[in-house]
Amino acid sequence: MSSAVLEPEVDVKVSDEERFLFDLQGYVVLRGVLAPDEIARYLGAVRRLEGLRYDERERLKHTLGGRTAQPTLDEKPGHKRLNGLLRLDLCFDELIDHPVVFPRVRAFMELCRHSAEPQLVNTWSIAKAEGHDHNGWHRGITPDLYGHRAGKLGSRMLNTIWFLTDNGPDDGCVIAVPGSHKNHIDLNWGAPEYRGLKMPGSQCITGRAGDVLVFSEALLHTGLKKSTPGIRTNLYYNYITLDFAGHTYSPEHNYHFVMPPSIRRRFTPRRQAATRWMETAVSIDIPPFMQE
Ligand SMILES: O=C(O)CCC(=O)C(=O)O
Repeated sequence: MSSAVLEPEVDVKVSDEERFLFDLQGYVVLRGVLAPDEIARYLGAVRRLEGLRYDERERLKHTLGGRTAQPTLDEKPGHKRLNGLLRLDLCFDELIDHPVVFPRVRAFMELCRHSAEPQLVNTWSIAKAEGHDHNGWHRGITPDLYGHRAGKLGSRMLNTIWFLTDNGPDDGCVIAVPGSHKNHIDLNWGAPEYRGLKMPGSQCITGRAGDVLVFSEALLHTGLKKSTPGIRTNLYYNYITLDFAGHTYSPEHNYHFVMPPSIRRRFTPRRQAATRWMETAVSIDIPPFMQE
């Protein structure tokens, strides 16, 4: 990592109301974070990348720890997911430490060790078409990895979802069980009687293009069926605390999690700091289609 002094950050105060809501619900929605020209730029990049063909036969042959690697473009009927956005287009770099969102990520990890340095783990997009059905309920960490003490909040893993199109209730929006980041009684989430909004306590988390959902990965969540025309498209930037990074074992995702020095070299000092954990992980170099 560069030893350059980090440029000063805009002094963003996260209000007590916002921290109260985050602790109560496990999430907040930040309204109007992206301007229309930014939304158009990211959407354009996602559509372009979804239209490419990725020759990954060699990489995908390998299984790691018994798990098969994830493709860059994961296509299913009505559903496209791009993995590892930072390998794919430079425009995605600027969301790593966005001046509105990054201070919230830090504030919602404040109780954890190394909270001043949230670490970006994974980046992806999801585009859903009409008819695409529910995903399964899930969470990225268990509720014992969420805590609060003396007014400080601590979620060891957080996700940020950037709405590039409207996420209305019928657009296949994210649904969650508010408060479940502190819940210790499990239901059989996969059971048909809990599908979608049949899960007790579940609610739609809606917003307009340009809004950003920030949530603790201890929150029980999933995506709802899309029943409107058009494509719902979101970006996902997932963060963990620096000390937690070493404990992540997810070999099927590593290629998309770990950005090699050839990519991190172009980052600003703050973005390098927010990906510092990658220096300790095995990384694979830049793919041929990104090389000059
Ligand atoms: O956006 C969606 O449809 C669901 C996303 C989700 O649950 C996830 O990425 O973990």
